[in-house]
Amino acid sequence: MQKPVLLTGASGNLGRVLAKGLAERGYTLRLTDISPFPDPLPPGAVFEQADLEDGVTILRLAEGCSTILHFGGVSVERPFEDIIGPNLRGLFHIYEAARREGARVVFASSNHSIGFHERPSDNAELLDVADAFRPDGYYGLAKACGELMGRLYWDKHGVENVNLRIGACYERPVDRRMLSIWLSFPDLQQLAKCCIEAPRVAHAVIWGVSQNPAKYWGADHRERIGWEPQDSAEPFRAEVQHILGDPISERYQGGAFAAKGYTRTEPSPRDTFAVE
Ligand code: 15L
Repeated sequence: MQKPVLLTGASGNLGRVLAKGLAERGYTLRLTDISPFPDPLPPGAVFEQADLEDGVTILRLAEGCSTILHFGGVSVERPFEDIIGPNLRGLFHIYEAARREGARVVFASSNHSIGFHERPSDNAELLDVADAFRPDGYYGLAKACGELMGRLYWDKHGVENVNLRIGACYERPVDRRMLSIWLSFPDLQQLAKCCIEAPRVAHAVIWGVSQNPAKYWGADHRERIGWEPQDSAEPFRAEVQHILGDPISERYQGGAFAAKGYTRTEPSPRDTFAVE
């Protein structure tokens, strides 16, 4: 019998999309979140309300699971003290559970781990996953730490992990930035399936983005999981290309997350050094 898959953050927007999509694809799901699950439970799924900071419960929930899809935690920019518990201590509990169970971790990282890279003027200077982290806030910082936690647990304990640097995953793009970073729901569902099914991933980092022609991001490790996104934001161009943010948001890949609380007044280091 197939081992169950544990999905954290199941009551969030992406968690709900994954719960539905993975249940349809025949997986036995254990769903968990700090908030109640708002939808009817998909067939074969169970739900338990839990706090990621409760390590004992996380260990129990992960028992016998093949994979932990970790989509829980704070999903937007917040003060440091609000982020550190769910997003760092919580992730530590996830990795400890994975180590004990010999499970694979699929971590919902984010473009905000690199959000202070400037947007490319064309598709020429695409960022690849070996480029430096440039978090654009405490949320992005925790995502970068989360990817490094995956690096540590692979190198030290052989816990396999896939880190999904998700762009913006919504029903449809809502502004010009999303023409480059949009991830469709069907592409997300297929991405999760590929992460579960791949025979071997080691420590992998993959851009969670659909097949959008207006790209920010290039090389990653998707060949390890055989994922080929199918959707594109381009059909929405006329609808959203005039929807822009303030100049700071428009300069950086992280958009409004980079602009939030920005206090720098002097010119950015791009003017003097290639990389600060
Ligand atoms: C994220 O990481 C957030 O979780 C999501 O709500 C979006 O705002 C997205 O990034 C984005 O960059 O647009």
